[in-house]
Amino acid sequence: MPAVRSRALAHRRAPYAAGVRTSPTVTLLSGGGGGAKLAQGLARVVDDLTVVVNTGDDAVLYGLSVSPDLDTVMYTLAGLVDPRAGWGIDGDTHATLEAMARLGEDTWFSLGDRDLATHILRTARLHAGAPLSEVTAQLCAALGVRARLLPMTDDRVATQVDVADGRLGFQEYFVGRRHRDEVLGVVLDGIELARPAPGVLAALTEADMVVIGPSNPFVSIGPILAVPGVREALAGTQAHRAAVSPIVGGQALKGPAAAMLAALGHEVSAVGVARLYAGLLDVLVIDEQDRLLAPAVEALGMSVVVTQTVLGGPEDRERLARELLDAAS
Ligand code: FO1
Repeated sequence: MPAVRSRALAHRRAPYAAGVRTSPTVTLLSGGGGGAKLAQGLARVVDDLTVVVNTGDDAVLYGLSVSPDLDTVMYTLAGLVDPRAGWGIDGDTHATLEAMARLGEDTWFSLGDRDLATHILRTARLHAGAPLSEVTAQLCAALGVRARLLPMTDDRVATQVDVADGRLGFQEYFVGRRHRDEVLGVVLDGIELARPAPGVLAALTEADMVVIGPSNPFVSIGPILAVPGVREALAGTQAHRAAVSPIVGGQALKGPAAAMLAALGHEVSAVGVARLYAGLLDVLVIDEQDRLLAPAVEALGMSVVVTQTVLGGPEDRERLARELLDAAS
């Protein structure tokens, strides 16, 4: 077990260390996918969990506001997510989408019937003037999610991707074109004017531990860190800060993270990920397959925990969550 720097929980959080509280206060930064799985693991071992979620890949379809990463984390924590796809609701039907196709509409973005209820309610509440953070809290309460889910911002931020034939909206790139295009650049439209959603900065500065999930550093974590004030809050927090590398053995477990690292001129490895997060981390968790990279990561000023990061079911997610907490104490 590597030595941890002054942000170790035992140093900072006497009440937790002395056993006054039963578990630390943890904030996870997450996209969908791997971040949602880790959120489930953390929710099983931590009483006070906040998940700050990327909203840069939110989209409007048929006039409905869809927040894929928020919903993926929410459905995962509610035990509703489709385990094969990793998004959407398990066992959902698609009668509405089929009817849309009959009406001549494009149906490239697969919205299930039950999932649509979430988007209809969200859209109605947003149109009535409620901020996304409030709507998210309402949805989570209704679905029995105990963790606090916060959108990174209540303001509109749209992740766009520059490819050879122009600029694409994120979902057009990711789902519509199956992230086949080489990414020449990532644009976060609206980011300069975005403000962190209520509670986001406090969740970073007041937590015992902040974890960056194994999500895409450019299009999942990047937008969260780019919301004005968030990167600074993470750089300055006394919380113990850890990330789980989304790159294992030179590959992304899912999605275009590896291809993006390469296309944007970064090393496609846990070391490349560590460089992106340098100055923001006390610990990087890397996979056993990448054990030999540990010295190069440590040279960037962070400790390394080597473990199995390819997550299976809920028990496996819980195991990684416990290892993260152990690393901090
Ligand atoms: N991902 C897909 O690959 N294809 C889809 O048709 C799709 C639909 C979809 C509907 C609702 C939702 O919440 C998520 C959905 N996703 C789909 C996942 C999502 O678009 C991406 O995984 C994330 O945006 C990337 O984090």
